[in-house]
Amino acid sequence: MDVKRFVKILNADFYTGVPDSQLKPLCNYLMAEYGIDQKHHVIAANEGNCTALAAGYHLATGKIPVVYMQNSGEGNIINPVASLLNDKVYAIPVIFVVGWRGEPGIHDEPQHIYQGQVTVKLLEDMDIRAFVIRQDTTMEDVSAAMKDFQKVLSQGKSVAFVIGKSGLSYDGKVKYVNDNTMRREEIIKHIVKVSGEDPIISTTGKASRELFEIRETNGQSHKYDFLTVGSMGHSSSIALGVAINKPQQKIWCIDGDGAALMHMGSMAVIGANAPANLVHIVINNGAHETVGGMPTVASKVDLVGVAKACGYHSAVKVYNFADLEKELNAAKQRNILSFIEVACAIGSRADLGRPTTKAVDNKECFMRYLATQI
Ligand SMILES: Cc1ncc(C[n+]2csc(CCOP(=O)(O)OP(=O)(O)O)c2C)c(N)n1
Repeated sequence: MDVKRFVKILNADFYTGVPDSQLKPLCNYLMAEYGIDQKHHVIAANEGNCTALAAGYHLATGKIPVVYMQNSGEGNIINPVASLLNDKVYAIPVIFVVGWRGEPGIHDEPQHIYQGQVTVKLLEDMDIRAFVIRQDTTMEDVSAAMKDFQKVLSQGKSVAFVIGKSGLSYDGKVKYVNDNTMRREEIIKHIVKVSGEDPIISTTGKASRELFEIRETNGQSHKYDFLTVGSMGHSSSIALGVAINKPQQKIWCIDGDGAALMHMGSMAVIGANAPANLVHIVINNGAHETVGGMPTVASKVDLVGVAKACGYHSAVKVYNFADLEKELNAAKQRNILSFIEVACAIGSRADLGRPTTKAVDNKECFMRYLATQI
């Protein structure tokens, strides 16, 4: 259904969320209508973060907020839903809008399959009543569901609209740009060149897809790479776990700014442990490029300052390929925990593919390779 009709039915004046490709019509509509405006629309770091922010809005206004997210974010909302919103605690009503990746019967990537199977059940387990919007769902169906939901919301319980493939549409266009010149795929090519045979742990989204295709183009094995296809925000912690246990081996983490922000506490833990063999690279395009380009707050954050404050021994930001090459080589040579932020343009190849090998095969291949290192 047309997103403008959908938001009319929701009748809310505050939205907070983490963008999702399946919710692009809603995200683009909100960006066109409000941009980022703290009164009406805040893109937050993770979905739990959104839920708590929405709760604060309710406490201050008495009104009902909307939290939008991909179903991958359900794990991030469970704690604040169960121990903050739930009617056995504070009874704070929220309307969730959940993009349904991996819906049973619809082909999707491995990281979405199980999450897709349990999406509605998880909501029900959290005492959130759900209504599914599919391509053929009418405005009347949604209005009737909202009418039912009003009763539930008035009891201090939360509800969810689960959006299936093509469930929402938007006829407006929004373009996301920044002033940076380096493209992510080129940046990753440089990292691949300098890292040589060192293991790489790469983040969720197109960065991992690009890394996979670069290996294919180079005729190289995928054994060097652990692609964090799901579990957004956790690749740097995976890299920490590997680095601590392979102290003689240089380990590279390719992170995104959205992912780094999502679980930024990991930087404090990395800094405190300070593995000398870890290089943490954040490719910062100030955007959730993989799911459409909607902004993160990273263009307003001094990530190098954060890394330094967390205890990284070296932290720099680069804006061009000459400096990138220089810093990558320096990080390769020295033996201290290093952080490199790379200013990146928004965009990617239209014909970018997806990993063609199975996730479990990727893991086994990576583990066999790691086992040969000390
Ligand atoms: C918990 C969770 N929430 C949302 C998503 C959907 N998602 C996949 S990639 C992505 C954007 C990642 O942004 P960033 O790390 O900045 O990398 P970029 O796409 O810009 O390269 C999002 C929101 C997800 N996979 N997991």
